[in-house]
Amino acid sequence: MKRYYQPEIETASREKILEIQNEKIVRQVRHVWDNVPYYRHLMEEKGVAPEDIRSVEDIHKLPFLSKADLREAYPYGLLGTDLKNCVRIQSTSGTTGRRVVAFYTQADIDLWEDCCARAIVAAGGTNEDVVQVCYGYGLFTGGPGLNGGSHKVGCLTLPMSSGNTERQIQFMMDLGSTILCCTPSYAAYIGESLAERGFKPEDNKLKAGIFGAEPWTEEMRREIEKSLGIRAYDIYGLTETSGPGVAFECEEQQGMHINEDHFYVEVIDPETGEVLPEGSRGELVFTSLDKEAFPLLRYRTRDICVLSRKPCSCGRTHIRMSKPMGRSDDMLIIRGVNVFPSQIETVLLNEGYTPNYQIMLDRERHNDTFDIYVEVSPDQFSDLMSQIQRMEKSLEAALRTMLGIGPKVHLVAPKTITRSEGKAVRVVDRRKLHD
Ligand code: DLL
Repeated sequence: MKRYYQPEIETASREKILEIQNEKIVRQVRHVWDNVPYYRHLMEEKGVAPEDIRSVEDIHKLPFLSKADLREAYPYGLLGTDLKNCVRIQSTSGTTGRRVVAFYTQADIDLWEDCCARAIVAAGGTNEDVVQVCYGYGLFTGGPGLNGGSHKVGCLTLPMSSGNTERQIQFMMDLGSTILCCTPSYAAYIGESLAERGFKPEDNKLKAGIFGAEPWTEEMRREIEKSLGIRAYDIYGLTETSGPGVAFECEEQQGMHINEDHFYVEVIDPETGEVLPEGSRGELVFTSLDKEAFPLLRYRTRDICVLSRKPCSCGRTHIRMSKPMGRSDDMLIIRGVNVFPSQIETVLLNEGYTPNYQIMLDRERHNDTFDIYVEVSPDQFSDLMSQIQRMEKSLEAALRTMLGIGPKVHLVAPKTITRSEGKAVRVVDRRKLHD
C-alpha cells in the first residue's frame, strides 16, 4: 500500500505544482520587498521590481543570496516579519562570524514539520511507530525538525538527542523503537555497538532509518541496512531553509523528492551563476515560497547536485535531487558539524601558532576522525613531552570552543609540514564520502 502524508500535494500533477509555485512566488517576492530592506536593496541594484516576477519563470531575474549576505545581515537583517511574530530560532554550529540564525513563526514551524512528516511517512511511518530521534536537539535543526514531524504523524516520539549510546540502545530495546533518526555515521556506530553487545539485527524492532545532515555513500547505506536490519532513507535540508525535510527519499531510494510546493529549486553553474538545464551537475539554489520569518529568495547552498524529473514509481511527482556530490566552497562536514578551515586558522593565530597546519580527515568504523597537525615556531619548540602535551590539550580546548567539536591536535616541529608551491593543501580528506 502506498502511503503519503499529504497525498494531494505529494502526488499533484506537474501543472498543479507549477500553478501553486507561480501563485506563491508572486506573493513571496512582494512579502520580501515590503519587509526585508536588505533584499529589496539587492533587487533595486539589479533593477528588478516585484511586478517583474509574474511566475517562477521570472525567478532568474532575482539576485542570489549567499552565506556572505547572511553574515552581513546578521542577526536581524533578513527577518521578514516583526520579531513579535517569531516564536523560535535555530542555528548552525558555527562561530559567531559564520553562524546562521534562522527565525520561525508558528506557521513556518508547522510547514517545516509537515515536510519532516512527509519524510517519516515515506519511510513507512504511521501512528503505530516508535520514532527514536537521536539528532542533536537545541539550536541544531535535526532534533527539533524530526521531532515535530514525528508528532504530526502521531508516532510515539523518543526525543533522545545525540550521544550516550548505552542509553540509546537501552531505550531502543526496551521501548521497541521502529524508526531511527540520526546522522548516518551515528547509525553505523549504533549498529556496531549493538553487535558488540551481542545483539543480532533481528533482535531489534527497527524497520527504517532517516539519515542525513552529512554526506554518505551507497556502500554505507548497505552496511547500515545490514547491521540494523532496516531500510535506510536519506533526508536533506539546511538551517537557512528551515532544516531537514527540504527533500527526502521514498521507498525507491533513488534520489530525494524536493518539497516543491514549499521550495523552488534551481541548479546553477557555481562560477557563472547561469541556470543549468535539468540533469546538469551544479549548485543547488532554493527559494522558500512560504516562509514568513526567514524568507530567503535564491539562496545558494553550495551543495553540488543533479536534479531529475524522471517519474518515480512511488507516485510522488516532486522533482528528485541526487545525493549532494560535494560543495562549491571549502566547508567540511565533520561528524555532522559544519566546519570551515578558516575557523581553524583563526584559532591558531589567536593562540599564537603559525598558520602552517594540515587537517586530516578519515573514517574509522564509520566515524569521522579529525586530526590537525600544527607546526610550532622555533621558540615554541620544546623537548619536554609534558609541555607539548599541555599545549596540545589547550589548543584542542580552544578549537572545540570555536568549532563545537573537538579535533585531536598534534604539534609538530618547525618546517615539517610540506610547503606547497601553489595553493596550500590544508585538508586531506580520506573519507571517500562520495560515490
Ligand atoms: O544539516 C539539516 C539536517 C538535519 C538535514 C538533519 C538532514 C537531517 P545544517 O547544519 O545547516 O543543516 O547543514 C546543512 O549539511 O548544505 C549539506 O551540505 C549538508 N547536508 C544536509 N543533509 C545532507 C544529506 C542540516 N542528506 C548542510 N547528504 C547542507 C549530504 C547533507 N549532505
